[in-house]
Amino acid sequence: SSAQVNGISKRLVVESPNVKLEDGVLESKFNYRKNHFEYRADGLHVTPKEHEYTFKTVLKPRKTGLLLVGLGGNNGSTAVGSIYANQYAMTWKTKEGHNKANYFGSVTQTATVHLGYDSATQNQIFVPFKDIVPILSPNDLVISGWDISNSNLYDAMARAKVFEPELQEKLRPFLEPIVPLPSVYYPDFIASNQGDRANNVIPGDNKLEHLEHIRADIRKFKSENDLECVIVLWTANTERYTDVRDGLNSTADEIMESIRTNQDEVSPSNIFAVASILEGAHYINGSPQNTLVPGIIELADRHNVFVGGDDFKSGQTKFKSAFVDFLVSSGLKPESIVSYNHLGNNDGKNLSEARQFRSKEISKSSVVDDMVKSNNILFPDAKNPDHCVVIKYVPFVADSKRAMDEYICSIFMGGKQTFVVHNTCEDSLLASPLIYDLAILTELASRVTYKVGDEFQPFHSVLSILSLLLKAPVVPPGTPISNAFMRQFSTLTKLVTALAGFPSDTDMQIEFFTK
Ligand code: NAI
Ligand code: DG6
Repeated sequence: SSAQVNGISKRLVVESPNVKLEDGVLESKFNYRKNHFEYRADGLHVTPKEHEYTFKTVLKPRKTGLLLVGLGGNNGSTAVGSIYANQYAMTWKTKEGHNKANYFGSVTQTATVHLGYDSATQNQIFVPFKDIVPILSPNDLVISGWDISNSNLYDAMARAKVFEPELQEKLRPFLEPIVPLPSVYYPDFIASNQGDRANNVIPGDNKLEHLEHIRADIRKFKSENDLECVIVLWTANTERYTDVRDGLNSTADEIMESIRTNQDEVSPSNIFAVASILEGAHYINGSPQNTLVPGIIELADRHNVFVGGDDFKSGQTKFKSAFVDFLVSSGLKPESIVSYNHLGNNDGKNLSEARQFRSKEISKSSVVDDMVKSNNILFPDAKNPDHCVVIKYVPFVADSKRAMDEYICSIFMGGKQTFVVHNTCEDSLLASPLIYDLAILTELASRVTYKVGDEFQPFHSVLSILSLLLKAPVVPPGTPISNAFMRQFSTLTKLVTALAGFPSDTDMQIEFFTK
């Protein structure tokens, strides 16, 4: 693939006997060093081990459609508008000067990866993430979707108050003609204050008919746009949790039967997830509710479809997942983390009711668990710090969310260190790049198979490589959850370099400190 190295465009050519390119498929052998550990009576035994993996990656990205549930929301309208703004290289004036469209905040589009050191100059080599193996650009995505509100996307964008007026007018001819498809609305799952928005609803109360309706929408979108890959992504309102229990949704057959028998506890997002899976479309949950119940995961596995979730990790939580890792890695002990938020968009309004807030509180609170478990000197009893999450609805600030965090750590010799962080930002400008990344990485994963033994197989249906972008990653059963941002980033970048056929440098910088 091609790369930008120190501002010069260069092709990235992998010279390795472990790589083979045939008929557009890159086959790479990867030596995975994963040591074997075992606790025995006399201590922890470690045996160095290597495992040979072979990856096959179809190099050409597939023509991909992204269906957003909640298309007319702040995230939906911002995500669609930004793609047009980038496709047409739009510029607009603000009181600070001219702005131009970009994809800042999208890891796949703007992050770079440290590959090593230039052998001649010892300069560090960073290449764009997007140049290591071929991936889609957001500009390539065909987008459509559903909303319970019938506002066209120009009106939705104006309602969102995210873009500057000049940009809104430039986007008008592109967004005004887009009207979301009618959606599934069961009022018990989102806040009661959303009722007056629901004017674009699939009629009736038969859940099986709703499922068939959504399946037909997906099929039509796929055939009309001649798509090879479809991804359905929930960026609609946060729902309350559903019950998870035997007989309801703990197996694939149960969830299908619960839809057939119109059970109250089947949520709109359950309907979307099942419809996607049955249509062979991958399903991602950008909100915190527990859509991905065991029965839906089993169904995804049965149909070889990816599912991913939960809840975009966009601002306060993203920072927390890097900062707490830094504190604990420094040997400091976080004792109290208090995270206030106030926001005035429709997300804030929906979260002002207890059951929807509870879904968000759970996803925002789980993010430090792995870091606490990582250090039994600081946390000998594995007890988490006091961790409190508050969200308040303040209409005046609209989408410009305020997140205020106080971290108190125990430090050396009984001292205390307090950090106060104030983060102000349009929430949808943080979330939209994650929407693209989730879709782009899912599409990439759909082109990869691997083998450790004899048979090539796809990745697990629960796509844990999306964890970097999600607050409460859903992972395959038995997989440890990783929340620490840089660890997640490194997992992902090591995977793409492995696909490209060269293992990441060990990067000890040993050559610089040895004689
Ligand atoms: P929003 O309220 O502006 O948009 C949600 C849209 O979903 C609305 O247009 C609503 O009419 C629609 N909707 C509700 N139920 C629906 C259904 N059953 N089918 C189709 N459409 C439906 O909210 P926003 O700000 O766009 O956020 C969307 C979701 O993403 C929320 O759950 C939020 O908590 C989550 N999220 C947002 C982040 C951000 O930074 N903006 C970060 C993390 C998560
Ligand atoms: C209040 O926090 C509203 C939420 O929807 C968040 O804005 C959203 O989940 C982003 O959360 P975070 O913690 O990643 O900034």
